Amino acid sequence: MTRHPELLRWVEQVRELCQPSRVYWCDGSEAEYQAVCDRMIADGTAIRLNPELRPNSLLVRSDPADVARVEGSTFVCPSDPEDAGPNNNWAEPEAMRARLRELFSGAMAGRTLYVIPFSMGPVGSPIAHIGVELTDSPYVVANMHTMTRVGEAVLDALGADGEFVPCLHSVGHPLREGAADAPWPCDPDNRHIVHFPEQREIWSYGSGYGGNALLGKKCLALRIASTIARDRGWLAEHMLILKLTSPEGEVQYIAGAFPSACGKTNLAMLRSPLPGWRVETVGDDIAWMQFGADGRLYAINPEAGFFGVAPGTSEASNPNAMATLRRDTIFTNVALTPEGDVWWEGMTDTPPAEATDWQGRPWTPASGTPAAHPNARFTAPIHQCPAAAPEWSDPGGVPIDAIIFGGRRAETIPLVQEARDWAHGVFLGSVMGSEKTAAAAGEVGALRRDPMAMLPFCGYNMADYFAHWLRLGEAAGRRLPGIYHVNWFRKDAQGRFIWPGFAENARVLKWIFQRNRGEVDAVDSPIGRLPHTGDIDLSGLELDAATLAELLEVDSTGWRREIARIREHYAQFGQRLPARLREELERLERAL
Ligand code: SAT
Ligand code: MN
Repeated sequence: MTRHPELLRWVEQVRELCQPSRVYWCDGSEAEYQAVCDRMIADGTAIRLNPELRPNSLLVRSDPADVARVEGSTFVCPSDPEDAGPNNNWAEPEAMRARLRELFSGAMAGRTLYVIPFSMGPVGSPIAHIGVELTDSPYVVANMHTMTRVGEAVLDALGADGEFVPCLHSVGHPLREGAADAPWPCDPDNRHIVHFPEQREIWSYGSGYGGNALLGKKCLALRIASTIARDRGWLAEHMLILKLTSPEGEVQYIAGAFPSACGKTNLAMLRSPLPGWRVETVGDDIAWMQFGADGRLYAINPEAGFFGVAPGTSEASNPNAMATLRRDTIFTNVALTPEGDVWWEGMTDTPPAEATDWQGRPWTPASGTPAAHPNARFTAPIHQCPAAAPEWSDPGGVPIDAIIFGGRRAETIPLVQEARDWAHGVFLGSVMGSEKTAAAAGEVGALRRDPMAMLPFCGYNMADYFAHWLRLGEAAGRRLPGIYHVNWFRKDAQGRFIWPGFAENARVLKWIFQRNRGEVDAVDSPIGRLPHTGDIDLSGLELDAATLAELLEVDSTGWRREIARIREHYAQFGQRLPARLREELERLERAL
């Protein structure tokens, strides 16, 4: 139990507002995990998978109206709308609080209010932060067990006056006396995912899915943490962290920002086709980074699990993920096989002859609809990943040698380019574009600017965020990581991917590693430094030099079109955009 009066007071206030039938304090134990799983099975929310095929694992089907993050219903509410910026939906904080009180009033009737004390990052790490999620969803409890560190140790670390981020969540589906529950209760018409950055509070109503409901992830570890990081001089980023070891045993750590569903998990777990080169996983989604006394940038993964996209994951594309999912996993919105195992598009070359689709309907390959939802997910613990780096939970973090930005771009953007310096790297991150994926509701494929992959996750004005990045690089005595931009997703005229991607991306990681060590030269170009084509190791790969040259060429026509779009993107920030970035854009235009 806690001795924290403020926490006790808040739980009591929420109990009065939401009217749950009982309050339960989570201890993070294995027995508790099993109890919430059993609860979900009894409620019809979850199905236990065949224990011989998939031990200790569940399949959960969400409401078809509640399948992804909802950016249109996500709000950031500082007192001044300028602080939210054009990148966030702002609402007047007092009006929003009144609306939330209305929505939450009686919202948990007939349900258990679970109190989940959790740590983002190893308990007690100087970079870690504590949150407490109050939720009426057993699904959230089970997922938080895997994704974060839950329990007594967190309350001990919090003590009587420690700092925590209050995270209130309700599925928004009160249970009236005698009424039957829905298998996936939610209130899709009234979803509100709301952040108060000045008070560091999160209120989420109406959705049970992913980042809308597991509030430690995007809400705390990115939207709220980005504002804490701005105030305290560190970085909270939408980045994977990987460890790259050369055949000589030299190690570098690389952080990489890619939008949701653009292959962060695959990159963080890849099995290198290059003899002697090894990738190990520190994290696949979020990095918290602080400069150490030695001037280096240290990163921790604040999470303890993967909430990864299932479709497309296979023994061929990501064998380490497949091994991670062999047991103790919660699958959401995948298909169920007659044997009681899971399946999704791309998992095997041959689909099962019959299955039950993500909505519980009979399915065959002739059905003409996907068996798994495109944003179907697995929740699995990092420690089960065969590629997990031993230091994945090191409280001090790992020193970052390189930062990679990358989007999904069919045209123009080369396979890899290196920033001339930190400010140029910030420029490259600030103009990142990517075609939209199923990770958020909306049109798939449309190109949007997603600076540093943080568009949906930066909790304050993005112009100020760029300024914060620039400032961090200006302080004296820092050993700044190199910054790179990559694009695995170039397509030919027939719409086929030109670069094989997946594990073959190790070839680009090798070049980055060698650049960091000064072992290879690069070519100066108007858009940044590019590899000599001979320096990208193509051994064992069927890709001719001409294709590689195409992937690395400076497409002036494409870039001129790109500049026009960047100018439009920058215009939304008005005078708040750092002058340095405008200068970088002008320099690029002149150079072309
Ligand atoms: O639903 S999540 O926000 O956790 C996944 C993602 O969009 O990256
Ligand atoms: Mn993500």
